[in-house]
Amino acid sequence: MSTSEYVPPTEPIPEHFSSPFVPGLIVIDMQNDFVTGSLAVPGGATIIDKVNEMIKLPFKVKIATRDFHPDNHVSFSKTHEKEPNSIITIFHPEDSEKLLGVQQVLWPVHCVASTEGAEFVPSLITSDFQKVIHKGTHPKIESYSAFQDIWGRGATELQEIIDKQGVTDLFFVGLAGDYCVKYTALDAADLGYRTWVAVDAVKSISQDAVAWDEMKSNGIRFTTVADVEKKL
Ligand code: VGL
Ligand code: ZN
Repeated sequence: MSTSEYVPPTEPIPEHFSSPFVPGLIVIDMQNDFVTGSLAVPGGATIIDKVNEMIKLPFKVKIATRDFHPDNHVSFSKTHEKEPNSIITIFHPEDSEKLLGVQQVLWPVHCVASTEGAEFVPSLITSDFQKVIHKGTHPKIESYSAFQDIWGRGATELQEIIDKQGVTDLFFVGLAGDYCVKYTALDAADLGYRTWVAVDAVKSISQDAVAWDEMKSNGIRFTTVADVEKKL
């Protein structure tokens, strides 16, 4: 992990696209546990104002996500009686024979459904969200992306909601840049949306550049809150 934070170069949002421009906002996991709680992301509190600035802009759709786990979730180190940050191989509960295992990072208990830690941070503007997507709700299935679980199954209603509104461009803000923001943005790009990450409204658990590089090499574009403000 580097000591100084790496922020990638951004590109201006073009004045005119050849296709229509219908922007949607996805606010990822701005929850107490990721800001001040058990899985606090370094600098998480410093992006709240930027995230709120984005929420105030006239996006066609505004959707938030919440990590929302049962207290015996497969991603918790406690569930396996191991230390946080250890890595184990897990299998799909219904299909362990046919599917290869995946590497699962084990986290401290976080964002347990109906606890304070799973609530949005108190200063977040939540009145504009058309929908809040909950993920990681099945005890044995991990989800980082708001579109689908880590097995590429269990699609959520997210794609249907944004397609109904004709969204062409998805803008991402929130936590954590190297997990839920990254995996949701990668799926968005894969599904064919022009995908933007507002780099000054995102913080990562680890500060290295790997998450940014991976997003960039998958066609994700980087922008800033001020640039989005100009465009919208
Ligand atoms: C997240 C780790 C575990 C995230 C969720 O929201 O990025 N990270 N669960
Ligand atoms: Zn989680």
